[in-house]
Amino acid sequence: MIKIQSIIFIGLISVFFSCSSKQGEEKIAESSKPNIVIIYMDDLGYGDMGAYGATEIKTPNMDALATGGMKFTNGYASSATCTPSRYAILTGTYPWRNKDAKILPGTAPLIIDTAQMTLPKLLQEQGYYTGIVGKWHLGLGRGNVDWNKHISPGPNEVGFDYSYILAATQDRVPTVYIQDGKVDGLDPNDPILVDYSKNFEGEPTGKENPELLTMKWHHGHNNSIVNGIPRIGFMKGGESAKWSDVDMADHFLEKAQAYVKEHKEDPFFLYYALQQPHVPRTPNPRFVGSSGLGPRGDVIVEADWMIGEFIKTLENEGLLENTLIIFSSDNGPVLNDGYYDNAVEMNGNHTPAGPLRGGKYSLFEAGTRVPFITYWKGKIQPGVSDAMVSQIDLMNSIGAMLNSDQKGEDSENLLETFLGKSNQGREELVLEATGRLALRKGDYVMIPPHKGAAKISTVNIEIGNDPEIQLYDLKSDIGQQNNIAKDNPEVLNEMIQDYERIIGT
Ligand code: NG6
Ligand code: CA
Repeated sequence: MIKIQSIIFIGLISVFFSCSSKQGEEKIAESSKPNIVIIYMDDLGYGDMGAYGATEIKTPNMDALATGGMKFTNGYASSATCTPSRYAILTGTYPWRNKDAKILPGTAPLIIDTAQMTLPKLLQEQGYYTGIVGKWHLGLGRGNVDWNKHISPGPNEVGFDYSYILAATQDRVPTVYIQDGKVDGLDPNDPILVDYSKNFEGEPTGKENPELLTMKWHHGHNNSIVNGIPRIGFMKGGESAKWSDVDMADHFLEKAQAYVKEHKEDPFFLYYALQQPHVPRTPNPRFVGSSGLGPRGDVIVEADWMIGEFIKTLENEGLLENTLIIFSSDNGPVLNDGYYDNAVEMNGNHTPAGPLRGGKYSLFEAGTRVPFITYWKGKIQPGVSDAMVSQIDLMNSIGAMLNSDQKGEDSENLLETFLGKSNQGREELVLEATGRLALRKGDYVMIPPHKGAAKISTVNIEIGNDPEIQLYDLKSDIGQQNNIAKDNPEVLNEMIQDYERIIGT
């Protein structure tokens, strides 16, 4: 009896509060907005995790997201390299609409227009606190950045309230972390200089000083040496600010965990962009040997552990039931991407691309088809979806969830699909790899004739070039072994027309 009375009493009080103040109403609305986290891997292939068929490498924490959420088997990054894919996920726009959306040096200017709508801006408008921790690779400043001053525009000018980033890639200078436009740990008496065309006098390089190297370069990667690793680009100074490669994963994890704890009262968005398994692969000593596949496998195991710890933080903070997690990768896998790190020699029976053809840089499926998972404890029922979805679609889908009017130019609202309530995907998707395009429509992929070598020999990847037009039926030929263009003129013509309509030629 007492119990019932107190329930009625509490009920009356809450009705009173929610009706009596405008602020109270807003609070209730705000609190129903889920946190949103994108966990974004760098170069993780379709076959690199257990839930997508890997047997030689153990990824229990990534797999738990797949088995507890929606696992997409036809999920795509926009592109087969990093910068364009990151541009697309944050803007909902095909990267080939922006001529600058290609692999950028560490000194490149910001390629997202600060006037452009972005996913984090859309979320800011909806009352979210927004943050990025990890790899950026979308350019900074307006050219000729002075790394010793406030670096702008950057993530904070395109929608992130908080940013803790590495500027480009782990193999490119400057090898420092940047927090909200300021190099972390910089000693003003030891300024940083960065140049991508010429070295600074007297500074050692990978090319001239092999005796200083702890990791050897295979192709490219023979400029400045940091922590014994030769990089792309030249850098001088900034000693106290230089990152420790073997601690990078732990460092980003700590920042991501702190961010969650600090903003647990807000609805928050976190773009947690891990650096693994991109080169240079530098597992922390406690993960060395953990996979049996050499450093590439070890950093995947390391990343998996980080993800497990991160999810634990959400759980311990009581946030897991109120957080939509999206897990994916920016492009497909590569073994030798420029260093002698035994990735090829120790790969054994592992198949980083799973059943797909090609890899990073490729217009074949393995370039862009990647692990893609949506997870929301208690809200998304576990399942597997073969609907075609792209990272480009996250913007309009998340926008739809929040009743935002903001849209990305090429983004489709697939909210129901991402939440596992529908199996309706995109009808068509333009795929991009190093500036070349292809079209997927239904089960077919059409690759227009492209000039150039069929394979990049240094990385040993077939990139999809052929003087003949190619057509594949992925339903019967997921490995893209049979070009059926000649036998299917009707399908081919329809695809050529669609392709030209979309790309506007
Ligand atoms: C290439 C690098 C490669 C990697 C890639 C970017 C050479 C020879 N190769 O130019 O190692 O850094 O750029 O990768 O320099 S991505 O995942 O960020 O797109
Ligand atoms: Ca990448």
